[in-house]
Amino acid sequence: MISYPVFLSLGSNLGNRAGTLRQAIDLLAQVCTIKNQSSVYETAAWGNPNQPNYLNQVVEVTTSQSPAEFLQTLHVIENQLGRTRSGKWEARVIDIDILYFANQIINSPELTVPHPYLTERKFVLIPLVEISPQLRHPVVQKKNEELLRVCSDPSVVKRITD
Ligand code: PH2
Ligand code: MG
Ligand code: MG
Repeated sequence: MISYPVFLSLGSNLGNRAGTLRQAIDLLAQVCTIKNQSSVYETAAWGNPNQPNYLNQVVEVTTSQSPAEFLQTLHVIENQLGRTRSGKWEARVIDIDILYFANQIINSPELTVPHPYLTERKFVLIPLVEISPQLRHPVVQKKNEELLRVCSDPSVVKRITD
């Protein structure tokens, strides 16, 4: 069976943030193969400053599911961890976003890959560069490390674990 490398961004800014990230990775390990994980970083909420700080992490997995199936799998895990959906960019116990799905470019109503804000967010690029500096963005055609170098996001992204 073909398995695809997938990079995920995990974020939590409600409840036991570090515990929730660990639980998310445990649940992911039951449905796909964990290849690598970045350190955990603490970051101010991007795009909506009146929110608690996030813990963010990037995880590389492989899956043999299709992108649409895998997105459903991620939603099941988010729900298992108590995610409720109220509005865009509201505080949340867990958010699991697909950053890259192999080198695929997907623009469906449910899913945009690569993640549309990846290049604008240091809370994504810093952990992503930690584990995959050389991977090339299939649309922008720059390596992750180059994306980080040219990113103008002024956010402070503080590493809190190794
Ligand atoms: N996620 C968002 C909006 N803003 N800010 C930080 N620091 N980390 C996030 O994961 C995050 C955010 C929407 O998904
Ligand atoms: Mg998100
Ligand atoms: Mg999401």
